[in-house]
Amino acid sequence: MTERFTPTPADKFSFGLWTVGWQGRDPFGDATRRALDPVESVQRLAELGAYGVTFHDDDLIPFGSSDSERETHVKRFRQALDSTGLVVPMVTTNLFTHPVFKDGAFTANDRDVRRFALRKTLRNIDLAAELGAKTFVAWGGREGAESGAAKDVRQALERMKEAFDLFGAYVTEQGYDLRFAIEPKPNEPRGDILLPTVGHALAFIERLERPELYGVNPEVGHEQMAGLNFPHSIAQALWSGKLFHIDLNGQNGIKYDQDLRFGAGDLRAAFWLVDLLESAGWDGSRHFDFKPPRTEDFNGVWASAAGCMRNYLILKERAAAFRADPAVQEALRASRLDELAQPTAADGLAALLADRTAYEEFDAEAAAARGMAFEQLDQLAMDHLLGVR
Ligand SMILES: [Mn+2]
Repeated sequence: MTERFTPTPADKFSFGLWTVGWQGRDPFGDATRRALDPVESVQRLAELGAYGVTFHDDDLIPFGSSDSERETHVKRFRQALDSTGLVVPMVTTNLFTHPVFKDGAFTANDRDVRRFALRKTLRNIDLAAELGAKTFVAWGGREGAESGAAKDVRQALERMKEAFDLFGAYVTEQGYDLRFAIEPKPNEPRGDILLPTVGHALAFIERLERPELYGVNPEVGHEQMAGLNFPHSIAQALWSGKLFHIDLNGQNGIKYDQDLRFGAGDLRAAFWLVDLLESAGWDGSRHFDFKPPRTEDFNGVWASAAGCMRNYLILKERAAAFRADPAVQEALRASRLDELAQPTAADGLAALLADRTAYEEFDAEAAAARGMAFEQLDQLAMDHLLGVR
């Protein structure tokens, strides 16, 4: 429609091969679309204005392929990248589809399954480095349990740490410029999954041998499935210097993982997310991890992919207009955001203790009576989001 919402590679939009390539298989129904050739996906995404493409090893090289088949798949893919200019900013490993991973991968009770998972991942780390990826995402979708005694969670976390420490040692030894991004999710496909939220993952990372190599890859829907405020989770990840990657999509509240296109679902959360990423000057890829609904044919698939980028750009424009509006700046002052940015006790502990106005003479009743003016501020945001200001 309007030129200004047409994406270009400078916008750094990227898509997983598994997103547009999702065939619509769900727990209750078979595939509604044919398999997409990764080469076709690369070409179509480039035409739509994307900058990058990401994949699980098995999206590109079917599980069980021989070495020569593997080489052929990688070669065709590389040629598609070279001819379109698309880059591979991130690679991830499929440790959940094959039945061997039914009890998990790095935390499977079976030791031989864990060793297989480590080897599958190490091999894929080599491919990630070969293709120039800088981020390696690890989503432990099957690292969990449905019943209490089935998983000793403290031991499982030890095994998880063991796996990540090995990968950190490996990339260090190999001299790869590759960092890991742990992707939290509270449930689905397991009844309960380990490292269920951004907060859990951030705490886990600090127990690792080389914490600087690990960050998080939060997904909009995953955090919302836990009832959490996604922009708040992202703000904490940014504050911690740990936002290594992000999965953008849409979700309507606490239910199954909907993976709607970005902007569908909780639109207000999407607005505040874009406002946050853009205000923070975050320079990572805007990566979409969504599933075009199984009602759609391929026209619908590409419309859905285009919609993700278009919605991001619209929200980016709306957020910028919000921040630039003098009425908003005045409302922010009325809500005393400038005061929040001031240290509370930079004068030191002794000065605080000596300050009678801070306690003895503090008028709590008068302070309690002050309005915060948040409603006026939020309505201005609403007006900008709805495009009426
Ligand atoms: Mn999801």
